Amino acid sequence: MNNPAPFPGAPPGNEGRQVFTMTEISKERILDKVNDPEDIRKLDLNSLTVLAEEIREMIIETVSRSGGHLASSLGTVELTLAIHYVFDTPRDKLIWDVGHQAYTHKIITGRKDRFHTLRQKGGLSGFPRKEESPYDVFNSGHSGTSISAAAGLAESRCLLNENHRVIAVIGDGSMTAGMAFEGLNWAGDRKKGLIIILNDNEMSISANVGALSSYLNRLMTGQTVTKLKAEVKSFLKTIPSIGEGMVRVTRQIEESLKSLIVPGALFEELGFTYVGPLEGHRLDHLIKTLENIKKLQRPVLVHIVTKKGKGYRPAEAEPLRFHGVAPFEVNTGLPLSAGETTLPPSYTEMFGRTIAKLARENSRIVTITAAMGNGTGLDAFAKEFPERFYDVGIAEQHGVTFAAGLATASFIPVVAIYSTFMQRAYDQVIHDVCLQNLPVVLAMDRGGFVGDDGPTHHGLFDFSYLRSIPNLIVMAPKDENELQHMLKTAVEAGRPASLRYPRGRGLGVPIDAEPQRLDIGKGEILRVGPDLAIVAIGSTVHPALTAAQILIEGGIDATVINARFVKPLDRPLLCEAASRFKRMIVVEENVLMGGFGSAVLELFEEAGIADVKIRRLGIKDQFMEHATQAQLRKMSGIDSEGIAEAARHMMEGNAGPAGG
Ligand SMILES: Cc1ncc(C[n+]2csc(CCOP(=O)(O)OP(=O)(O)O)c2C)c(N)n1
Repeated sequence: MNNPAPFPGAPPGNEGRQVFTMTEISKERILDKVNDPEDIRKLDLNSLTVLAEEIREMIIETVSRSGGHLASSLGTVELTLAIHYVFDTPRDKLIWDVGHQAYTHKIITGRKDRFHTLRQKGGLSGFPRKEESPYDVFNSGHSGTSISAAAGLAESRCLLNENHRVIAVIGDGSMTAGMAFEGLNWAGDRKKGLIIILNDNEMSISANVGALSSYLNRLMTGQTVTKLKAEVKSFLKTIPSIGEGMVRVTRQIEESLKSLIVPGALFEELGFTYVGPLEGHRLDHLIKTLENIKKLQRPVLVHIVTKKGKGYRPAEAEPLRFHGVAPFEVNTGLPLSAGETTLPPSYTEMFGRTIAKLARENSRIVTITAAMGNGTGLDAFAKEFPERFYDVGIAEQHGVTFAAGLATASFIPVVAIYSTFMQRAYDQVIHDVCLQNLPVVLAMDRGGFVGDDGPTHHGLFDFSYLRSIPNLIVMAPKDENELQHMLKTAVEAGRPASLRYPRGRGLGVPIDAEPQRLDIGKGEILRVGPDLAIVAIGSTVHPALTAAQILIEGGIDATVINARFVKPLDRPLLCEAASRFKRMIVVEENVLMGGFGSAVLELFEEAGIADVKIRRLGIKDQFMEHATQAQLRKMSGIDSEGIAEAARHMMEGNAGPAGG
């Protein structure tokens, strides 16, 4: 059969594909016929356009039930179709930066039927996962990794004498990450064939910030300038005798102002061929351009312009809320949980409220976020104190050292970064903050399990990676009221201090009118019982108290201690508890290795306390998948039932191994 061209002006390379037309497939959804990219490559432009809308519907409907990264994924529907249409995936390697925009990719790479399980226990991950599909080439979740990973694949292709293509898709927000610049700097110089698609929607989670963002913006508006220039040139040429001379002069000026006039000069200077900016929702433009650049054997940067939330009015209107959205009602876009005004404040809200309160009394307090003003609860602070609030972009390393700089000049910077993203700034915390003993506060939201975002986002390592650093105070509040006291303690400590608190709502405890300074290194006894001591910290304190209630029914009467500080530990309290009860359970929502329980063991070793039976509860040496926070805590044995179970075992004389 002689296949017709898929659509007028179809890109070359389409010959020999079987083509379905709209009439052949009008009786059912096109999406029903699409299982993998091979099916996409058989479609004509009209069908692809219809498919894009069907995919949008599926994404909106699914995310309205599961929650997830809606706005970003709606913005990349056409781009994803075009990439899989043009490139020979999975032979050609496609890497998604962050990976939160890859829902279309999941749907058309064999996972359509499981898409309804998105972000649920045992279901599809919200991010690319090699374990899930051969089309997912590189796992992601944190920003800025795609260019380096793609550069690695491009090098490997040369070493192995292979000839596939490598494509990285990165957003303009993620392009502000230091790692992205490091990758560009390297890949441009290596001159290996590599395609970077810069998906520019002018948004990070909030509006994008920084000089690069302004530059990209100028590139977009620069299109008009280029057009204008062309018009002026042809007008000058029409003037006899002086016309040609003027054009020459214009050309000279152009040369000297190259960086202003050549679109994408920044990327060109870094060794990339710049293409764009392109309208990122025009399938015909995208396909044609990708077909053209696919032949190039050098680094290319394709700049496309998309709209976050494209095709769903509420998300287009509120891209920030729909970046990572909880379940909502499709018709209105309103949250399903709306109206429940009696819920306790989230830890994030409590942090935001308290830091604003403290800042009213202390003008030296400044706050810093790495593109997470909303997520960290600093939005209200930013409104009230715009000149004391800094969004540094997705630049955690810069954010921490920037804070250290401010702290050397007598400011008290409060750096609000999620636990998982603080991992990026580890050296900066050691080298720039703690080594100089500077009064920087690290406020780490999302400590512990985050739930449905999964292993790239769980904040399970911070106790371990922070407690080994000299000079640093490491604490975690048991509830939202204690959070405000810890924040005041940190701000007034006069040295580096960190506090980590969980994702989600507080416990609904009474809130003291004013934050109070705590004694640094002092825990508290919450309950006294003669049989054993349960020492908990942060989010595990409340479950430990509930466990004690459960145990009472079985005749076991436990003491419960809220340690408050991982560092400095309350040495007298813990040593006294060990000597008195001889049985101790230490529980934390952190990896066991090097965590709070390890700190307690080290303390007893140092203090020469050997006659105490200890069981540590926490996260074993493995990455934890996505599920709800409650499911994950249960699976790890750190919920109230798990703690009670461990206590029963201990009382029966069987302490068991560390872990849940
Ligand atoms: C290192 C790191 N810091 C912060 C985040 C949180 N985060 C997730 S997506 C995002 C914005 C990304 O913006 P962009 O790359 O432009 O993608 P868009 O959502 O606009 O499509 C941020 C800040 C992250 N994933 N990784």
